[in-house]
This record gives sequence, structure tokens and C-alpha cells, in this order.
Amino acid sequence: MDHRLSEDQLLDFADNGFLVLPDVLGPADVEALAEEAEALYGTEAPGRVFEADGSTVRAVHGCHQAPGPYADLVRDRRLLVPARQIVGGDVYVHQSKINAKRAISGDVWPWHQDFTFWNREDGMAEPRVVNVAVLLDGATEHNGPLLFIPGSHRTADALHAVNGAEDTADKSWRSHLAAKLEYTVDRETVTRLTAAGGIVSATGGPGSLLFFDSRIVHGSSSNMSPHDRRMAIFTYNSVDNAPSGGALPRPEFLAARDHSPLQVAL
Ligand code: 6CS
Ligand code: FE
Repeated sequence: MDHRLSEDQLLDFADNGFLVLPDVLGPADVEALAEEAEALYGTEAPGRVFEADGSTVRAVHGCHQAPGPYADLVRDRRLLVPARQIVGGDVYVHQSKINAKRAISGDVWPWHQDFTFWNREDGMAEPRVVNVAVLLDGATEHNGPLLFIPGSHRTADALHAVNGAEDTADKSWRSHLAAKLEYTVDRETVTRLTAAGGIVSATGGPGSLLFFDSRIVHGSSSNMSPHDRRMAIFTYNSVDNAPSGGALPRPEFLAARDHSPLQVAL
């Protein structure tokens, strides 16, 4: 089967800034990924971060950098072929994470744009980069689905609406991953953008793929439901857009140092 996106799907992505492909990975694949996610959530590692309660896991980072199901997944043609199409050429994974959004206690991700972090913190020059998310659990209206503002990736001015959350105690990379984010899109900009584009919940069953532009304004509410909303996200960057590395490069689990082009797994 050819896993290339159709012209209509590419137009849809370019217009809205995101695209949902339902039920791409089957139950066996998803089960293996979920099992590995739980193993990583339970393992002490620098890229494992917790919610403000200090005990609920919020996310793990760098899962593609060790041999295993996630290193295989980033080369899977169902992800890599569309990612190459969208970016336009050879890609590598700049960052991987598995956000847990745990039942009842998974906290908010305020409105933000991902490119702001990679541009300002990692020295990534251009938004020649795409996020590909894999739902490990179903995302419903009730367990904190990703929220997108359609079309907001095309409003360059949103990029200048970021404001450091002055009260972030820890100005290190932890404030780039916490519920109190260092760079957010302010209320006035969110109000203006949603007046134009509305808000869409990216719901879907386990194994669904979400492609989203690095500049789309997005976020997610806390999870009030008794069901996790685990989601793996891979940031495929053009090999021609690899960061030169800022003065203080972030850890490798946030900004990959291996920029070699990914080959589709046979
Ligand atoms: O700092 C980063 O790289 C991460 N932070 C957020 C809020 N989204 C982009 C990325 O995953
Ligand atoms: Fe984000």
C-alpha cells in the first residue's frame, strides 16, 4: 500500500495546519507501543518529567533514540512517507516524546506554538518541520484531546504574541515542558485567532495519526476522565534545517544531535 498523502489531504493540511488519519496502526502495534510507554514511564531518566504533584508522570522524551518499538516506529512508512512529503525531502527526528495525560491528574498544556521553542531554544531556523502524533489511547472530548485553532499556523503575528511566563520558577528546559510554559500565546491573540478559525478537538481511536504544523496554535485541557490519553509525538525536521545549536544547547533528549536522514524501514 502506498502511504503517500493525497493532493486533497495535503491541501487540507496546508489550509488547516493539521490532519487526522484515523486507525492507521492496528491493535497489536498500539499494544506494543503502550507497553513500552509504561516501561519508560516507570524508569528513572533525565527526560522523564512529572506533573506539579511530583508523582504523576507527565511525559518521557527521547524514546526514538534507543533501540525498540519507537526507534522502529519513526522509520515506519506510515509515518515517514507522509512526513517527508510535508517537509519536502530527507528528514530526521529532532524530538520525540510520549505525553501521558494521565486519567484524572493529567494537567493542561496552555496555548502555544511548538516552533517558538525549537527556534528560540534550539536554534532551528525555519519551520521546515512537522509533528506526527500517534494516539496510544483513544482521544475523546473528555480526556484532554489536543485542541487546534485551524489556520493559526498561517498567522505569522501569533509568533510574536509569545510571552514568557515570568513566574516560571525554573528557567531551564523544564519550563518548556511544564503546565506553566515559558512561551505561550496570549489571551488577546487566542481570542482573535479563534474568532477566525474556531477550535477543533483532535479526537480519534487508538492507532490514529495526527499531523500538525509546528506553528499551529494548540494546547489541551486537563484530563477529568478516568481514562489516560497517552500520545507519542515525533518532530520530523528537514535535514537541511538542522539547528546549529544555541549557546546553551538543550539536552539531547529534547534536541537530537544525530541529523542523519531516516530511511524507510523495509
Ligand atoms: O520545548 C519543547 O521542545 C516542547 N515544548 C512544548 C510546549 N511543545 C513543543 C515541544 O514538545
Ligand atoms: Fe506543543
